[in-house]
Amino acid sequence: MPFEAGAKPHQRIPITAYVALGANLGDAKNAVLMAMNSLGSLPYTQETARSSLYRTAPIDSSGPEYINAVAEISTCLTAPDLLRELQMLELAAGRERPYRNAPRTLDLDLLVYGEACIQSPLLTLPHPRMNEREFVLVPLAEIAPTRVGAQLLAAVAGQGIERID
Ligand code: PH2
Ligand code: MG
Ligand code: MG
Repeated sequence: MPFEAGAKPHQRIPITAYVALGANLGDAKNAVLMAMNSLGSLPYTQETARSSLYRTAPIDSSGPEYINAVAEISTCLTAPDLLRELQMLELAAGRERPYRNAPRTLDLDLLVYGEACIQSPLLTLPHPRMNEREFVLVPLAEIAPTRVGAQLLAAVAGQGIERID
């Protein structure tokens, strides 16, 4: 019974979700690559696509340039459980939150979880600022071109992004 509220993870239908990865402290490239590998090792989860890595200018944020990427996963975790797993990966990478948009060793943002539209104190889906950010839309367009129209891309062009592999 896949839609039963109390269904266990292996009884649910897998959901396609997109996760934005970013880092601009320490070995940012390594942190993003390791995190991509970790996503595929989460319980009841497979990594199904990963974008190239991108070097990007900080937006509304201080510190060095960022490394950004986007991964596509297929998961039987619920959105809140997936969010908790992402936060644990951030903590394991030494993430601290001294102030909003502070430089960080690893940031994992849940962009899209299937068709879910959620507005709760814990989680807003789709991610409320994803369409304002070239560092999200360009890597997302690379792995899911039908999800990112030319108009969306044009609206964020010029924020500063360079593919690095
Ligand atoms: N993340 C932010 C704020 N600004 N800028 C870039 N280039 N990349 C990011 O990942 C990023 C940012 C908040 O999470
Ligand atoms: Mg973020
Ligand atoms: Mg975040």
